[in-house]
Amino acid sequence: MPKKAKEAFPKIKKIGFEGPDSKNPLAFKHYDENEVIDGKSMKDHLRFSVVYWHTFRNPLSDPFGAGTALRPWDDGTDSVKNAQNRARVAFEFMGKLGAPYYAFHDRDVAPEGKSLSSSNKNLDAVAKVLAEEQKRTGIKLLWGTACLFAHPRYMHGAATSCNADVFAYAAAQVKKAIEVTKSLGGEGYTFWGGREGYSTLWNTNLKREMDHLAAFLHMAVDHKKKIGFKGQFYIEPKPKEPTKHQYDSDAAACLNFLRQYDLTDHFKLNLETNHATLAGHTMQHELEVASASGALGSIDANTGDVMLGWDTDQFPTDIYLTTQCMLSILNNGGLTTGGVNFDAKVRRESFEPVDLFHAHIGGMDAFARGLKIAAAIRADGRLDAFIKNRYSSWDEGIGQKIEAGKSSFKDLEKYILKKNRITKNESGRQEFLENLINEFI
Ligand code: XLS
Ligand code: NI
Ligand code: NI
Repeated sequence: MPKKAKEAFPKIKKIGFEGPDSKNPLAFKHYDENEVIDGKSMKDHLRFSVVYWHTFRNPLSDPFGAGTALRPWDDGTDSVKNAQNRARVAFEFMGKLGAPYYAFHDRDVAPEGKSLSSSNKNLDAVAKVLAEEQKRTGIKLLWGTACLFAHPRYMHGAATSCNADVFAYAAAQVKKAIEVTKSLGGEGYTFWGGREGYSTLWNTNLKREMDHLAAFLHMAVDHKKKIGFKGQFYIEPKPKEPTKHQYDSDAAACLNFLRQYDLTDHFKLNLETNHATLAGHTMQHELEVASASGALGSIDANTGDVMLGWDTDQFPTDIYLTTQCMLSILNNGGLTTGGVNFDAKVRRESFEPVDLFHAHIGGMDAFARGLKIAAAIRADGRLDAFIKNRYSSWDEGIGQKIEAGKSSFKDLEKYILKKNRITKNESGRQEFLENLINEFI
């Protein structure tokens, strides 16, 4: 029988929906999982997911100081027993929060052993508890992944390491991580290129490293087929940090890489807000680029700080941001296998367990509002109609001919020489549209 753990959050009850007038910090003001928006419950639209690494493993240290996190359930050892107990605590947290999904790296949930086989054994021992807890609570695995960046062996990267043995080790680790993900019914598996990049080009054969990364991903696809894993594979773009440059730098670079190496059919993108901004883009840009290629898979919901130039992984609270995310997602037809995965951590100063609740409740409420606002903008129809009208010259006459591929430079020259006048150049109305969006916020 699964062991009944001592409650880690005894003073906190299941977080309920109390509506916008509630002053209770431990209640949802906007996220009502059963409320139906556009024919689907909020729960099914948003598919919220808690990340194991930040929420249960981040000690809240920074480069200038030690960890501050108070986690009374943790005995401070790297034992499997402690890891198993922590897993039960994680499910108590997620259950009380009402998050339907979670995500993890292999090394978040179980300690790295002295050899790969002992690491695998540790992982199996903790995965057993994860399976029991999933069954007990109904919480599901959004995606699994392997940590190919923390251990010193990966100092030069994993699939892009200059050392073939490291590539082999990484492959074996990913093989196991995919198998564990499959055994837990994971709906996806993510590849984030932790150190797949370079610190200096003076020591780097960029072409060879990219070829190796592609070979690695092809082997992963082959193994997925071999074991019958049906989950979605994702690539998570990030431009830098920890390396100076990562090969999967943004959505466009990932899509180009996937196309170049004939991998497009097997991967979608898992986009993260703070990675988008590190790349000099908005999240909305990344979502639209992915969506345009049919590759919008999942999102790592967080935010950076405009004053800080690194991946601060803060919880998203900005309603404009969540509105933009949800508008792109709804226009894309929603998330299917993906989810709104909070790849976010509380601040170093927010060291108490209750802060984990405040953070997630805030993020969930912000996304619930974003969803409602985005749905209202769509139902209103003015934004959509504006865009449609803006391109109306393509719906008839010469525009229609060009889009149908039935035109040439010669035709166009003839057309414009005859017409000699450009019609339909109208204002972009940016300010008008910004005001329109504000009507809904
Ligand atoms: C790091 C990434 C990482 C991935 C999973 O910046 O966001 O957390 O999501 O490996
Ligand atoms: Ni992430
Ligand atoms: Ni990140």
